Amino acid sequence: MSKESFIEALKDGAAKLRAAGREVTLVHHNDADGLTAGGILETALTRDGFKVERIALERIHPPIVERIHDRAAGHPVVYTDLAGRAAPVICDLNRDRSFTLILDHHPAEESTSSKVLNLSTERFGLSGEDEISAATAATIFAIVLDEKNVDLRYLGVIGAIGDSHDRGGKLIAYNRDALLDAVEHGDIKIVSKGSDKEEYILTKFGSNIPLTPFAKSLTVLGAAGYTVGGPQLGIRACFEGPSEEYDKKLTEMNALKEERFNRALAKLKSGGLKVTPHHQWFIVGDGFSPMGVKIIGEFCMDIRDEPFMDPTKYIAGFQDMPAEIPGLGTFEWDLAKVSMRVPTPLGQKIIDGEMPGLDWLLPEAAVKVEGTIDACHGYAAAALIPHGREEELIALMDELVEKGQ
Ligand SMILES: [Mn+2]
Repeated sequence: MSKESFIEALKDGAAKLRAAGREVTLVHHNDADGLTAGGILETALTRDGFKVERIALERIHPPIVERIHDRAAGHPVVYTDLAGRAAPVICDLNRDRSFTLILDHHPAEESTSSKVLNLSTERFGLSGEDEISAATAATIFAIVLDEKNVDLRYLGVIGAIGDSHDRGGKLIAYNRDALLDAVEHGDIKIVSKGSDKEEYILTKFGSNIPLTPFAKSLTVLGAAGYTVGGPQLGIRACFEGPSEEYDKKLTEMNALKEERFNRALAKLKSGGLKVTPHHQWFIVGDGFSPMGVKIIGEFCMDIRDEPFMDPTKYIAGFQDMPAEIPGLGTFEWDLAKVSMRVPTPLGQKIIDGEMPGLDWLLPEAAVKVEGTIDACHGYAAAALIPHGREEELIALMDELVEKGQ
């Protein structure tokens, strides 16, 4: 398993995609890495003669997948920065209609259909934790399509920084290859901050733009601005540089977030926080609308160590899942997104194995209330559950904590 085998698989994927039709539905995540990966593939596929319809998603959910594949009506579908783990679900809902290519960098499940090619980097031993962003993987695919697409490498770097792949101080491995190509192309400058630390400057658009804050601002636009055109504006900024409109929307989104967070915080402090033996939880309903449902996780993270929170209890926040998905129309569901986090002291107990991690606790309980699971880690997890079953979910998790100890 290596980059060579990954490239061989991408060549096979490119050939199959070209043979499958000239119209393609491109589905991508809505954070900085997902937006850049989406922008790279949209550009590379358009240059290759495809007509591309691009759809930004917050998460994979079966009814959404079903609609995407119904609408594709046999045209090929490409997923990036999501879907790796959902490959079996996609195979089921695709019902062998569309050739489907998954270019993800998250832990992945095997495809169960010859029509669905899952080329998640993790399956080739390229770590999506810190070695390769979805955007860097997308640039490798773009270069497989045509070597001229090497001009898109800087976008791989933006995606990698958006996903914090420089946790160790600087970009490594395949992300670093993309970085060096971008430097050679004159799009990025490296500023050394000692032997193990670097900062990156985006020079592509004429002025010196610090790359880390730019990448983080893309995630704000894509996530907080999900339902108000943020992803589109973010992708445009990746190709043309931040515009006045971009800055305005970003300021607007940051202000909206602050105002809504303060409002929710005040509610929690004045009795809105419900407390059970092992949980502290609350419902914001549509209080964060029009911001996307990723925001509830950010809010839980923000408040986890506040003095009014109990440092020994799990935190759960519920936000309404809007019935309208931009680009896909309205859905019939009645769902709440639940995001869970832990106060720092409880996080330590999870690491020490004294308390169960959220990666076990939430999935165990969520399936019992007909929920579907998002990416789950020990210290952070999310799921979608039917509205009205919030209290039941919390009670189930209380029971599990008792039993699990
Ligand atoms: Mn990513």
